[in-house]
Amino acid sequence: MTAREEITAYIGLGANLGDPAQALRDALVQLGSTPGVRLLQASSFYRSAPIDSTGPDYINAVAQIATTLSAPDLLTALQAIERAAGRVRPYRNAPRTLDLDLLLYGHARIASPALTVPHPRMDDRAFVLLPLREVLPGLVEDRALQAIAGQAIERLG
Ligand code: PH2
Ligand code: MG
Ligand code: MG
Repeated sequence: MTAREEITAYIGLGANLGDPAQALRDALVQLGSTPGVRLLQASSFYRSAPIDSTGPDYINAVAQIATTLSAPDLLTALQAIERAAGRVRPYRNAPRTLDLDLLLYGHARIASPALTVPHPRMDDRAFVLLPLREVLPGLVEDRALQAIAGQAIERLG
């Protein structure tokens, strides 16, 4: 299924195994060359310790895209890029070579077994909100930023 018009969507990128920064750079290139996806903007990269997870520090970023893909088709495309980066899923929140999360898809609210949009935990996580506000100024309210102010995170540029 293909959406008729372009929808603006936001993708959270994360990795903490292998060479995470390179994995994010490669993923941005692959995202931009996916049929039906145009990469509009990428945030800075951020480093933080795993939250509810283990292993090395994560590198995170957020991409703003315009897409003619439906949300389920976009999710399928994201999962293909994760698999190409060697992603395996041994258990929930396991360390990973690449994680691509659909954060926002236009103004859509989606609650299906496969996909929840907006991403249910995005408001709790500095590693999502700080890069997101770079590419979507105005969405992230000061109140939301205060709530995550205690989370240690380093902007890498
Ligand atoms: N992703 C998780 C769990 N914990 N912690 C950080 N710092 N960054 C992540 O991307 C991350 C996490 C599950 O997707
Ligand atoms: Mg995730
Ligand atoms: Mg994920």
